[in-house]
Amino acid sequence: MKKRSIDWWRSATIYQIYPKSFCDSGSRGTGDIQGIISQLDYLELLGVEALWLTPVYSSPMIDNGYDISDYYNINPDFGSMADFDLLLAEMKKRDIRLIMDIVVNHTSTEHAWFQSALGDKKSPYRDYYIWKDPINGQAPTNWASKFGGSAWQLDEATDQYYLHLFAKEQADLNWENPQVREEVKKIISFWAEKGVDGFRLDVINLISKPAEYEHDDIGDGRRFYTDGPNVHRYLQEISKSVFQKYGCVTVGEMSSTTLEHCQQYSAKDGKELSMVFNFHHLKIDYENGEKWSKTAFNFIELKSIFNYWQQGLHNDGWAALFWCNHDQPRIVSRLGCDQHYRVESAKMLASALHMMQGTPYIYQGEEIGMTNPGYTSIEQYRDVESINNYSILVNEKGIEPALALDILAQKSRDNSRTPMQWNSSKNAGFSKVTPWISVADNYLEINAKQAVSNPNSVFHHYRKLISLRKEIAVISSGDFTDLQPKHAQLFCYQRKSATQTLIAINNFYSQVVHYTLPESVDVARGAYLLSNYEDCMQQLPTQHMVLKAYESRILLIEH
Ligand code: TEU
Repeated sequence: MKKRSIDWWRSATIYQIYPKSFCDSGSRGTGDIQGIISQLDYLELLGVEALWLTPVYSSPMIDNGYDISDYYNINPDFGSMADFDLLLAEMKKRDIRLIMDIVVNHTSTEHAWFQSALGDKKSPYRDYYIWKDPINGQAPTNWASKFGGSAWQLDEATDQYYLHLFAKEQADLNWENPQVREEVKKIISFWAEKGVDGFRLDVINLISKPAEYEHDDIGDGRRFYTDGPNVHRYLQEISKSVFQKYGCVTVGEMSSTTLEHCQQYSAKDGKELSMVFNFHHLKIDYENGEKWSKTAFNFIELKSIFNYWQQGLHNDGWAALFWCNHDQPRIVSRLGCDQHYRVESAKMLASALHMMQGTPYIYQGEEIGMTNPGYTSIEQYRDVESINNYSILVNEKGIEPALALDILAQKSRDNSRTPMQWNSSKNAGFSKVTPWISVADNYLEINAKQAVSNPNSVFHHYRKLISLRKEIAVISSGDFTDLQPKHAQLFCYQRKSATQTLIAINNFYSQVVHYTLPESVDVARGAYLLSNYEDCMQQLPTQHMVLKAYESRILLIEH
């Protein structure tokens, strides 16, 4: 294997796999580890340096593996530990790193710790979780679960409530208990010892709960436990004893966080994490902050969020860049045009993201421009959050079922969980049998086999972006300036270092737009690196340009 620098991830691109929907090597209708192994050549061709695998540990799968019942074993639905070891070995052969998902804000209620704690105040594991007495016969606070309803569930045998910020089958761990922290170190060390290269830490900024549990008069309780009082101390502790010891790359998933906290989580001194995911740029289509609404996205807001985070983390932290993951609708359906300009808009969105500073993540299927499936019936949905919220919309808010389904079709996490579209054979080549969740109808046209064989596909555009990041230093090092923050159609930004200037010009809409670059940009010395329209690449760059529907141009100027 090639020797890599300690911060290899600063010029790398990482690929996210949601194993349940990636590739079924058997006949179960759900993806598995052998399925992933069978597609490693495809991922090597794409050129990604690392894979992030969402949880494959033992789990009752209420939340598709984010409810872990045993951190030291593989869920038999995905395969065995021997399959896992083989995956790691096959990845090493191809020089691809492995990042495991670690979910330690909560465990499954089927975990042995919780099973011992439930109904028994004297259990040695009782204090691994968070228990509170009822207040006036009610839950101790009004905090809401992120999946709808209360964040508290009553344990009738002991007449105490336990906290669950997610599903009631996901009980929050009590990080104030040093034994819990020791367990976490043990778990992560176990996987690091196996040769895993890094970790993605699920909702890691929610681990530190406040000393007092207060009623929230103005919100759902998140302000009390988000980026909580001891979170940096706990991360430093884990980092020192595990991440730094093993030289792991780490990415923290930060829910409703702030820039100031993220600067500290991902500071260059490496005392906490390598980089951070935040979600502010994906709330631009939430009406007044409400996810379960149907509304157009706010483009000016999107640019201002990117600008704020790009400038705020430059020199002072490191961003994980992403449009898609297993919790988000498909970006080409969300911000692009999946009907008339699917290929053009998927490429433009990719360029707009990948030319920023940070480490880009590609979510399975994004690289071939997969779309939302357009489900029309509640029976097609599988996700606990979608099913809960459908019921809240219809039964509690009195919204017409047709509108509720429309909202789900735009917002559901299942939009990204449809089976990976490998080829035009039955079930999109994902499985020999009917998959656990329906394949999108468009797989005959949109699939990996077709994309690999067509040099103009979205896939080859992503390949190019991945290789540009490795070759052109300013992409990972340069500063960031939005050249047109108020422009209603263009996201046009500059990245600058001592030796290079890179300009990314992206038309986010189908209308043609005329644009003149600022005088300060020395176009005569520049060359186009990439576009999603071929004729652009045959031209010499000029100050004035006419951009077609969803056109994107990347221009490099050597000083
Ligand atoms: O997600 C955390 C999280 O809060 C969201 O991304 C959430 O799914 C979204 O805001 C709902 O609108 C992580 C995992 O990525 C997700 O799949 C898990 O369900 C969740 O944690 C609980 O472990």
